[in-house]
Amino acid sequence: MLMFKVVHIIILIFVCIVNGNELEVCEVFDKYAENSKKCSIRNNFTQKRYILYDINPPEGFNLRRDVYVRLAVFIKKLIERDKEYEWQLVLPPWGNLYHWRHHNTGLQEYLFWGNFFDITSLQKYIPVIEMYKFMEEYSSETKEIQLDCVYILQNDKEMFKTGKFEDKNEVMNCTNDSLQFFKSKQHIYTSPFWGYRNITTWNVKCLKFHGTASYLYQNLKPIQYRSVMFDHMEIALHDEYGSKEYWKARRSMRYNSELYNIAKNYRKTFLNSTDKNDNTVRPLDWTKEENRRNARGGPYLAIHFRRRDFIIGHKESIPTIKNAASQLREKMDKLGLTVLFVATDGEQHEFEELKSYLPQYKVLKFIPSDYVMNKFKDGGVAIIDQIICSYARYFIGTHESTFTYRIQEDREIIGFLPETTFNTLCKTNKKCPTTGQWQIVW
Ligand code: GFB
Repeated sequence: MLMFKVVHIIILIFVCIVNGNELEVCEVFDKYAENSKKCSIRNNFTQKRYILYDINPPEGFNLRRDVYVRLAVFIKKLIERDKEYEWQLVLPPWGNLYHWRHHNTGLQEYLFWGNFFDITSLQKYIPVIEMYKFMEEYSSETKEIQLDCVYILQNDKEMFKTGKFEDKNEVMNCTNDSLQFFKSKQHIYTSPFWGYRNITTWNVKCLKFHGTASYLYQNLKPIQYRSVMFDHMEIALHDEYGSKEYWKARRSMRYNSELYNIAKNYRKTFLNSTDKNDNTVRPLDWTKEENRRNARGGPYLAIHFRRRDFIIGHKESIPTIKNAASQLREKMDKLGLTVLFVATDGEQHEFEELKSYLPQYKVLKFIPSDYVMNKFKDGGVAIIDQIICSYARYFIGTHESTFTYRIQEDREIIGFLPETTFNTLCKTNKKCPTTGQWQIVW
């Protein structure tokens, strides 16, 4: 077997030297494709394979976090299934998100995951690398990065019309619409690629896709491709939403420790909340965290009060500010709490209005310092709000907001009773949406 491999490599080197170019493509048998395909000789010298991805531009921060979990579970299974290669997930830098509007923060682009998340924790679940590290490892001397294959995932419109959904993974001709964000010159495609001009590809394929993330296994073709990118990765579904594996991947998404510390100081200073008193002490290492339901939480009620686009897009469930105040008053009195923490994307005057209806309570929101704003920007401030909400004695969120879902997940991980977590504001005191409870599985 070893002899066969050595001979195989010698033949490959020979073919390519004859071709006079070490990066020349050469014919080999591809075990992942139906036919024999071409490959790059360099692929035979390294076992590292890179998976990159991007998401539909309008999608927000917290849906993007959910897409990461889909990929993480896929890659975990891939590593177990295919031990021949060193699979790595390249973390797509954050930037240009529709909701990140503050202009006083410096550029909100090319933000690495380490700004928001603890990379070591992520790496305890799957091998992830930041984009700059990928560039160091992968780029040529000219600093050019040529991706071996880019798949643009597309929904099958027919399935949505007929309502008959079945797995599909079909390469099809790309329309101008699907390539609208790409620029092409002599068959080399540039942009969007997270804004990096030195990233290109000559190989773009459009994929009519329906199925879970693992169904993309057949597209990896590791003998042919060293790097594969999936665009519109939000189209791929969870392999096992809500399972133990899902929760493991989710638990590995610990935040940057400085963000935890900022939230901790705020809780202590303004909310009289400490982990020791609140029974929320957690191990530093998420893999050591255990199933429990005895977290007490700080002596405050936290609300995620989503405004802006939700006031129009979700009018059937978003209350007026006055009505929200009345719901909060009722709940706080019942729980005997007098402090309200408000996480919101609303305007300052909306917060003031809410406060004006609740004069008998201490109503607070987190106001970032210039240092925090400049360093962590809108994404970091959003996470600080989420952390503070996740340590409250009682939480009320906004119906169908992924921002709220991530807080609920964090509270499940910390160990609160579900009835203190899965609550949302109602349109009115009487008209309430029913919400599902995605409880943690250990
Ligand atoms: O995270 P996200 O996708 O949640 O988008 P939804 C909301 C963004 O608005 C966050 C800001 O990433 C924050 O930047 N934001 C919202 C907040 N609430 C708060 C808050 O309490 N505190 C802070 N600091 N920031 C999605 C939209 O919103 O809903 C999609 O992103 C789409 O475009 C979908 O409209 C229906 O799930 O709430």
